[in-house]
Amino acid sequence: LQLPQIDVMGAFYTHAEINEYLDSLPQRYPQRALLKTFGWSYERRPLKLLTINNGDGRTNKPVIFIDAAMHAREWIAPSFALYIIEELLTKPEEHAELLKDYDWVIMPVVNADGYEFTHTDSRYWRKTRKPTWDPESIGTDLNRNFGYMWGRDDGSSADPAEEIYRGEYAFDQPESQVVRDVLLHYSDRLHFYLSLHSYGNYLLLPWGHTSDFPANYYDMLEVADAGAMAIVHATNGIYSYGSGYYLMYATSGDSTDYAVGVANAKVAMTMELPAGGWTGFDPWVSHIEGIVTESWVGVRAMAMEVIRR
Ligand code: ING
Ligand code: ZN
Repeated sequence: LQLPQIDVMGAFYTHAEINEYLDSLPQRYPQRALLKTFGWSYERRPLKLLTINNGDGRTNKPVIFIDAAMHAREWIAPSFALYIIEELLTKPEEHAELLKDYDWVIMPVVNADGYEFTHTDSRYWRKTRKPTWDPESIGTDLNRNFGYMWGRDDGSSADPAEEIYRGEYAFDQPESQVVRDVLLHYSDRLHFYLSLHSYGNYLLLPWGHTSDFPANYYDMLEVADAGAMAIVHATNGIYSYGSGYYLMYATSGDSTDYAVGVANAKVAMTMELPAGGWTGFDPWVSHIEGIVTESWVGVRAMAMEVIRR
């Protein structure tokens, strides 16, 4: 039986290669890895969701849900998602505590069409590939398309030509629908939702749409603090953390606001991984290892903090 092994730190991979790798996991780890096609992209690519557990047979554990590549050009994000998968599956003893009472649910590529387009046509594409009402403009920003405070104020754009175009209405993109469905599916036990982006070394908490703070903001801040401290101790890497509204800019219709506002997430966070290369979006392949191992120190620490509370 020839199973595709993938060196997650040795290259960036296409959507098809990532899916081939994901397809191999239930065969390699039949008790511990469950793969489901949770939906389809606009161009009919399967959006696959991997669930990792420790094989003890217990069901309905609380969930840590991680997604990546909502924005097509942010290539380090899916690479990091694959690294997390490899860590959890190949080192169950080392990560026993992370898996004892929690299931990890991971979608490595949300914006499959856009991601593929960055490999074939246009490296710095951000949005989806679904046409808009404007014949000149293709694509919607998935991270402005979620149905909580969608379109509020200046946090997104109604202009299809813009990079932060919100869509015609909330969830008019199949890819954001899929993330919504995952969030709602686990909303009774969603302890940590982590959305991986790049770049800038930020841990961004809700709300994005207002300068107010959600009720559980200070719990989330402690989780972010644990991640940032673990990283600075490990590598001297500096992460800033706080609400997206204050640290970056107003955003409306982003996925973490939806996770807390509608899907009952205890902790929701956008992690902006480090910049790389000339543009920030294209780290050298030789830097993948440093970035993902550092980021894992932070995510592990944050997961432990979530698990302990
Ligand atoms: N940045 C995020 C964006 O969607 C963000 C920043 C996300 C801010 C969520 C607030 C809340 O614009 C990138 N690089 O995509
Ligand atoms: Zn992004």
